[in-house]
Amino acid sequence: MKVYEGANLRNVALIGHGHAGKTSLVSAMLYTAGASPRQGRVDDGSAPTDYDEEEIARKMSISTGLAFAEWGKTKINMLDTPGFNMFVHEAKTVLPVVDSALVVVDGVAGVEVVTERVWAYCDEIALPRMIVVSRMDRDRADATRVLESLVNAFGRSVTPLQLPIGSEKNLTGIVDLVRMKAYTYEMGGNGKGKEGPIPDNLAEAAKEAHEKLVELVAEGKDALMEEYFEKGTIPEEDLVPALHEAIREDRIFPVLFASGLGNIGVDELMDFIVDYTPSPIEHGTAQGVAVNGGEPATRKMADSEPSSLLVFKTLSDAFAGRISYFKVFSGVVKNEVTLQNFTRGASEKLAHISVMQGKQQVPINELHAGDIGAVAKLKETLTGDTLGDKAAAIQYPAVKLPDPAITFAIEPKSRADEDKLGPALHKLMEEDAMLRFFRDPQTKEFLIAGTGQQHIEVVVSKMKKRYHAEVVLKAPKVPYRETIRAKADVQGRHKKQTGGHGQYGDCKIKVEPFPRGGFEFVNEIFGGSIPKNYIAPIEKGIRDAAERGYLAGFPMVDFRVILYEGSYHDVDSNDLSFQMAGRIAFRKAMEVARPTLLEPIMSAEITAPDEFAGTIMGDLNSRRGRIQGMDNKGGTTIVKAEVPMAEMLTYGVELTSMTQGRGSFNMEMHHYDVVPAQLQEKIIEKAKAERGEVKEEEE
Ligand SMILES: Nc1nc2c(ncn2[C@@H]2O[C@H](COP(=O)(O)OP(=O)(O)OP(=O)(O)O)[C@@H](O)[C@H]2O)c(=O)[nH]1
Ligand SMILES: [Mg+2]
Repeated sequence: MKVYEGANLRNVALIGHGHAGKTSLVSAMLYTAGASPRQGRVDDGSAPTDYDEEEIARKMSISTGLAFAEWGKTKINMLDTPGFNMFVHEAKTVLPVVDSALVVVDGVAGVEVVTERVWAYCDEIALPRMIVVSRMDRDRADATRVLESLVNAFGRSVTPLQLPIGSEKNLTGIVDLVRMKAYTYEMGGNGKGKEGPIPDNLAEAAKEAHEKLVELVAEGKDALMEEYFEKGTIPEEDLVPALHEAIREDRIFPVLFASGLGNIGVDELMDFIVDYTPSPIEHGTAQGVAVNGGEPATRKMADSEPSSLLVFKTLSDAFAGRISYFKVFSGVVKNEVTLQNFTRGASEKLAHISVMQGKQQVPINELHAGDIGAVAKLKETLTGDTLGDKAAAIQYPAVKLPDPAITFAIEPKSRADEDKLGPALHKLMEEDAMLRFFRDPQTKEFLIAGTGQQHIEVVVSKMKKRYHAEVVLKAPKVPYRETIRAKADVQGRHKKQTGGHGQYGDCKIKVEPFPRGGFEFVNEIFGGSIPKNYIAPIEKGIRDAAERGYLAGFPMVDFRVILYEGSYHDVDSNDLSFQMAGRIAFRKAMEVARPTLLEPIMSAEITAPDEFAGTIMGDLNSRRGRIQGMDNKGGTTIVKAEVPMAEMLTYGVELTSMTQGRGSFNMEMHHYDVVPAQLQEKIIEKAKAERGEVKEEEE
């Protein structure tokens, strides 16, 4: 495998709405560049970057796939990201390691919800972008309409570098508006265009678009502007570097046209990537922080610097073990080198470095600053870790991801599955940043959380196929709590006379609401009506009783107890008696303190095309939701609401059907609030039934 230096590398992430044609475009580029013997297809499971069995089964990308095309003197590293909203965080995580994005847009649909989302991710880090309108061979594909939707959404810096020749199934090629040449292709051919004159019917439009492009490039560049005014045009040798610079600086977002499946415009696309997108070393420096202290630190992206790399993705292969994908930010990383993992303070040997071609690891001797590679079997390294020369520590920042949207209770199907469940999930969590696995301390259930129903289904399927662990999913139990609404002043007395030693403990307490304070215990006994060593047992008795709740067995929270008096017996008093006294006092207090149920309220954010806004709000109302705000952005509505968790247990599925799969949401725990009176009885009944209602011993 040939070694490339930074100037001859391009790292591009393909991002965009689900189904826009990203994976097919990668397949076409690989075939056209001779990297694969035939053109892979998503539909028959042969696309090089959708090789995982879950991806093949679902005919969609789930995880970022890596591939490379050697195109002339340049190696183009392609990161094929998923566009389906539940997996689109994958795109966000890889953007910091690429130098530009290819925003792929469907030639029929134009800008869609996820197009906007990934565009915003690019905005956050000012990533240069090229827009590729693919699937131009489909019925009702319409270049003019798609361009309009792009300009509407992203502004007038969006400008075509090409025009399509022909349309729908008669799409035959593209006009290059920079060089003013036409290229025609055979549908489903080898992707190599035949150069020819611009067709007459496009000549006028091409000229106009060329001039507009030239003007846009010259804008803000005085020297170019003068040249343009003098000569009425800018020569190609000045135009290309000026356009390159404008794209690098986000002043122009160029638009290209293609058919991935039909392999049309694909060689031109790769030429454009080489000519117009920045190489990794054009970035200049990489931003990081010092390992001790977190002060900002930078590192020049050059071979001459000490080496540093960021692990941006981990695969946990059932056979090959852990494979770490990394980007070299500085220095040269050689095979067999030992580097320091600055994140974990451990040293790691990088035996057998490689570059990924879909699922294949192609061995390579060294990787230069700016390149992307993979290494198997690192011992301690996980996604997000920085490795490098021990003497030159630096740490690159981790990408902030949203919280999981949906939680399920997970149960093993059998005893054998039980042992495999934990290890399988821990392996899967290594490769899946949005998967969480934990135990609810209150309900004692094992829970898994993820981005949505389909995400969790993929996880369950991987657990079964890869690790032979079978599980069932259930809606999680809602962790209700209890609290009080009134004050109480009570006495708890425990007295028993059984033969020899008796038991005696007695305390007087005041109980009062303590909003959002958890539990507070205040000792106000002065003068020693009971000895000090009995205070703690009283508190313990109250705590234990509160933990078990009063109404329905949910923990009691947000109340304060003031212990102000008591009495004891020289012989019969002991710790246990005072614990009992505390428990009795607590339960007596509850009879007057008007206990009530609290439920978790989620803060939810729902995103969907405008047309569904009404449906979504109406539905939230029926779920006892409170709308907190609404935002419109380019055809997309974002609704913020607070909704009880109990009403949101299966929201993912329902939102999907309400919005024809075009809505997404995330939510997190926000606060606890009182359950409306008319619902309390039912919850209490249900909880009692579930616990088989054991009666507690009392005085
Ligand atoms: N007619 C036509 N169909 C295409 C073209 N490109 C892709 N398709 C089809 O569109 C569907 C989606 O294509 P993909 O390449 O998987 O799209 P994607 O953007 O990778 O989708 P996600 O991975 O889910 O985000 C598949 O059935 C492809 O065969 C194209 O240029 N023309
Ligand atoms: Mg894909």
